[in-house]
Amino acid sequence: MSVGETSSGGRRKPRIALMGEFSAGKSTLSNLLMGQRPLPEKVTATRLSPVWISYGTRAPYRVATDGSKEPVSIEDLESIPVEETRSIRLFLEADILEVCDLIDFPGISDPNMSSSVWERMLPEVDAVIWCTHATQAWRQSEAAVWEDMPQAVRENSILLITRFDKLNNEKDRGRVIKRVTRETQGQFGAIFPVSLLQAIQAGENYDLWDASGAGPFTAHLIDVIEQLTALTARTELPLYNVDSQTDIPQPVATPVLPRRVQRAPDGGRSARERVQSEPSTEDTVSSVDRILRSS
Ligand SMILES: Nc1nc2c(ncn2[C@@H]2O[C@H](COP(=O)(O)OP(=O)(O)OP(=O)(O)O)[C@@H](O)[C@H]2O)c(=O)[nH]1
Ligand SMILES: [Mg+2]
Repeated sequence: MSVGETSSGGRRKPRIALMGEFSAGKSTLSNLLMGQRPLPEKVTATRLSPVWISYGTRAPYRVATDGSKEPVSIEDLESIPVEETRSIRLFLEADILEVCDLIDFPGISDPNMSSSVWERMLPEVDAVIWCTHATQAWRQSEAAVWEDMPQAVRENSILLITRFDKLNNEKDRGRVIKRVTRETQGQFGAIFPVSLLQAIQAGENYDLWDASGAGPFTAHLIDVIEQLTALTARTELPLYNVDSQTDIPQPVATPVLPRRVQRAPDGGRSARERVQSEPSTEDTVSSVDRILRSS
């Protein structure tokens, strides 16, 4: 594995795939989470292989289906042969990428692209943020793909009902949430309605940010990343390849400490508590939180 694919400690970061139907908002979501737009505007209308985005400053490259790597130009992504490209690797210094990798998938039922273009990337992922259009939420095609997803991925995944601003009355909004919740029962860790458009327009206005649905969603996402970080620290295998979380080795037991160091005399945190809480996830949370607030 190359340096760019691992975190600074050599451990890989959780990989979160952004999946869903054509135009559901996957790329808009990745821009929102990163607080920047890495690809030129015109590219968003172009069919691309999965775009795997990691923290760093390395130059972009493509990984071909035979595993070979080749530099690519951001300005000329359209020229990349989709069927022969396993992934496009991009590196950016966005705060969220300090704690996870994002993989922006193409739409799942594009008639002009074979599904193998994205299916072959699935074994690399730990979790998914699935974007479903509010106006045609949770189609049969989406349910069919999700049915084959391993449970370990599903339980760490989030279903986003995107373009929620397109539903213009309370009754419709309630109805969609209710139906989607019923039809996906037990298949996602959480479901959130969101208007990515309103989230982007919210800027620094926290009330608008919360009202767009992005507030509650991103607060939950921070928890998910934290949980994934703990899981992926214990297995090199992406969660797609494990049958369930119970197959992942348990955390290494904290050595039994002599009784005298277990409780600090001043009633503060004991040595044992400190040991158990390491490595600290506080930095992780604050850095994601910062970007999410400044998005
Ligand atoms: N009104 C509204 N428009 C949105 C929302 N989210 C995304 N869009 C718009 O929908 C269009 C498609 O969004 P993308 O983010 O490119 O969708 P995608 O899922 O990446 O699409 P493909 O990669 O082509 O499958 C863009 O014009 C977005 O601005 C939303 O919540 N509300
Ligand atoms: Mg896209």
